[in-house]
Amino acid sequence: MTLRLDLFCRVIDNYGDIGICWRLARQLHAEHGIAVRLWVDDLASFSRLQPDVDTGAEHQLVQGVAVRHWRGQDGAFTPADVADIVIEFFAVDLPPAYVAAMAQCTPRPVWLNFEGLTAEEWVEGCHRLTSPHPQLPLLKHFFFPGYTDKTGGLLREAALDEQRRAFLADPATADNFLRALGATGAELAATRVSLFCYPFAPVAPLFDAWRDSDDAVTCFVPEGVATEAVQGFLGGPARAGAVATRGRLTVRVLPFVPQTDYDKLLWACDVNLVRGEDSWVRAQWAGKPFVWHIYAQDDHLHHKKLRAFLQRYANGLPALSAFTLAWNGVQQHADWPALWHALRAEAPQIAAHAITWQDQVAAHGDLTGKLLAFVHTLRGA
Ligand code: TRH
Repeated sequence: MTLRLDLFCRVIDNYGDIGICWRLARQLHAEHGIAVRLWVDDLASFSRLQPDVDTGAEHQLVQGVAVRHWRGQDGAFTPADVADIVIEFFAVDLPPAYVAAMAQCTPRPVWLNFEGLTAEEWVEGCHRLTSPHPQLPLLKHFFFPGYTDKTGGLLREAALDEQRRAFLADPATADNFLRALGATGAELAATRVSLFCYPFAPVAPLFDAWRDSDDAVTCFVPEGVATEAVQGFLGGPARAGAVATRGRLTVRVLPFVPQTDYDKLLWACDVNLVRGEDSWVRAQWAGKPFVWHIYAQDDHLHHKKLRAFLQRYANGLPALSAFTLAWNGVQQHADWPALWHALRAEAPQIAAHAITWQDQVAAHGDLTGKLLAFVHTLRGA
């Protein structure tokens, strides 16, 4: 019997969280044959990652996933509408009528709250914990992605490593990919950096350091990212195709690429500046040196999360730690030329570590496999 799964996603801050939800939905369908219905409130943001999404459609099928425009909390639902597995992403509130219909189902659906990724140790104690509904006979379980056996692991498609190896087997493939996005021969010959960060990243001083550095740097920045600093550097609008060179730095604005091409961008660059969750995980699978810009939370909660990750990932890589802390504003008054110089000098160790890390994390299993194993336990299968 084909299992049905409803995944509810609310988009935050432009396209936050749809990146992870879309990847999860696609993989559950493509690799496990689950009938996935993805409820998403912001189709315009979704279409940036997946350009064939029709932003005006209430219902549509995208790569085998049924996509529903989630317009609000007022829908009417019966038990027949409820899937076998219900996932709320990041504790979003489900429509009340949907929850009421869940309580009338026999058997009840498996209900999961899919949480954000963190390297902190406490997640091991919270992964798979239950949370009973205050009024209805329903039980929700927490599902935490993570870096250890006692967590839900990381999303990773079965063919990803093979695709990456094939892409990197011939350097011309990466060059052609970047050329198709407008890059010139001189830009390709420099150190290639991809830039994806939140608006509070100190991009302008880093540009200054690259401009004045000994070695040439090409920074590829998708449209809509770090717009203010990019415009400042270009001296004009940061539109796709815009490019300028000052000193040793060239900044080229790329179109915002589809999600599947974003992996290729990471593979084609020497250093990747990534952010949030999905691009951060993809950078780990890319096996290239990367610097993470974390999503800011109240009371500097994100600083704790950042340090927890660096503790796991960058122990023994002092230049990477220092650069990352400064990039996230944990350390003020950064000396960017010195930080960049040290990061470049540490690059061979970082690159070697990136490969060991991949193997280590992959050994804990892929998230979708772990999620479905947990679902089967709960269903008593
Ligand atoms: O969208 P994000 O900022 O996501 C974040 C995190 O999930 C964070 O924890 C959170 O709560 C916040 O949202 C609100 O960054 P993330 O997770 O890296 O997702 C971005 C997606 O965009 C990712 O799937 C890669 C994709 N992408 C493209 O497809 N093309 C591009 O050109 C670029 C730059 C990104």
